[in-house]
Amino acid sequence: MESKESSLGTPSAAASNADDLGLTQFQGFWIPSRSVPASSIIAFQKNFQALDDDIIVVSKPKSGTTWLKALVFSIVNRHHYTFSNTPLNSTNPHLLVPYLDIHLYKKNPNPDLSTISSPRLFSTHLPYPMLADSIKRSNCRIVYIIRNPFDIIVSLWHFLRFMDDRSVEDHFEMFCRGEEGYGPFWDHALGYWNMSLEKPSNVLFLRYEELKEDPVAQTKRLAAFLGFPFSIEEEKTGMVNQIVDFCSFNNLKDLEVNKTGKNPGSIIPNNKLFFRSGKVGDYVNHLSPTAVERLSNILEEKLSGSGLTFK
Ligand code: PAP
Repeated sequence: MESKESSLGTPSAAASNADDLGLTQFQGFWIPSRSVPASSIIAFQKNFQALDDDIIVVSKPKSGTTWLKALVFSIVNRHHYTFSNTPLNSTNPHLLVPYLDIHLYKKNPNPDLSTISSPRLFSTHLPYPMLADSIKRSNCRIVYIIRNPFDIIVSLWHFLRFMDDRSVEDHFEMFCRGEEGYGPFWDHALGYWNMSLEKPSNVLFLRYEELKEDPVAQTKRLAAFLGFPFSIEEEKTGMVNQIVDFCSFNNLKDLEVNKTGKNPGSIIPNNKLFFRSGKVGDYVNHLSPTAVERLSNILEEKLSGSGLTFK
């Protein structure tokens, strides 16, 4: 039997294999091919025609995607809805900002997206090199959210427990090898980091921790980037704070749709799973200091010279 390493300090044989988990190497990244078959990625790459005012939310799983989708939707639609009639009250953010690869191009290799009102809001977990060329050529806006990888590992471990009995140690080992959904983490992050430096008006690099620390400042930054800046009047009347409060962990998690709902067609058994604790630094309760040091060293090496660092 394969040995299961429980001390996170040593780079020993990993307990799980990528193919046990449906992870497939595709175009240089590990893709969870059960939820994102190569055919839907290829269809998206070939057929998606980006418009200059499209907004695309990008993340690795468990980085704050659901939160960012709620914020982007609220910012862009704030003149269409009040907080009492916003669709976010009855619809999970993932349905309001649909995944290009996991949803739209999986259902139909050439979906009709022409009836979606402008600006169209989409999302993906795909790394930058795998985006459709039309996105790279267009003037559309990409918002990338990143989170410290230690919290990502712990969050993912909790999230997948409904279908995956790997230990947090197994997750950690695979993460260190780059074998995790849409990984390696460092290549995913660097793709968007470098583009945010090269094309700052097209790619915004947000951090989960900064959003937690100063949600008002980050929400204003996000709105300005999206081309929907808050007016002085809106700031005075508290619109930014209201959006921040509406999209806060405590408010979203308590909405009935997120407490008891399930997104149609999703393999995720309930929306509650998208809202666990919403904290920064929970990893200290699950990863040993030795493990943290080990992954920190890997990151330092992989990100060296890029200017991208984690506290
Ligand atoms: P996904 O990839 O499945 O969509 P994603 O939304 O990226 O997941 O990340 C989920 C994490 O964001 C969870 O973190 P945790 O496991 O450490 O608790 C979830 O609790 C957290 N989260 C969800 N909504 C919010 C929010 N409004 N504010 C802060 N954190 C949130």
